[in-house]
Amino acid sequence: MAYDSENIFAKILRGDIPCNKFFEDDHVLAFHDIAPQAPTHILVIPKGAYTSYDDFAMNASDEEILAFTRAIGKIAAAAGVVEDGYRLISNTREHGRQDVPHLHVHIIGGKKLGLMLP
Ligand code: IU
Repeated sequence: MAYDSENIFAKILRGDIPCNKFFEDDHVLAFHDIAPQAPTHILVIPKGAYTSYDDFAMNASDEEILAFTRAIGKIAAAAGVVEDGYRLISNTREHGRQDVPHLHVHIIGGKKLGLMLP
């Protein structure tokens, strides 16, 4: 799938539209989901133009992958969900019901979540 540079997260990364930022470094941006599904609902995105985790894993540099992977754990800790637990989700393409075609990992927690069934 070709990357669509007009997707909403690309616009957030360019600063064309605002977000409620939680964390940012050279490789990663994290912000609160606009429609939170739980008390904590943060989206973590790489700054590079990757549509999905498979795209990222195959095409990103080791530095980007390390930074993104580390950031997810650090952000979960900073959000205060580590002790009680949380869920990481990355919906991917049509069957995974991905709405925004820029890789994002949802960090969801702050309450006991429902069972996740297909
Ligand atoms: P999905 O996994 O692609 O379905 O997740 C997209 C998420 O992006 C979803 O939870 C939306 O609420 C969220 N979102 C957002 O935080 N800000 C926006 O401007 C838009 C969507 I559009």
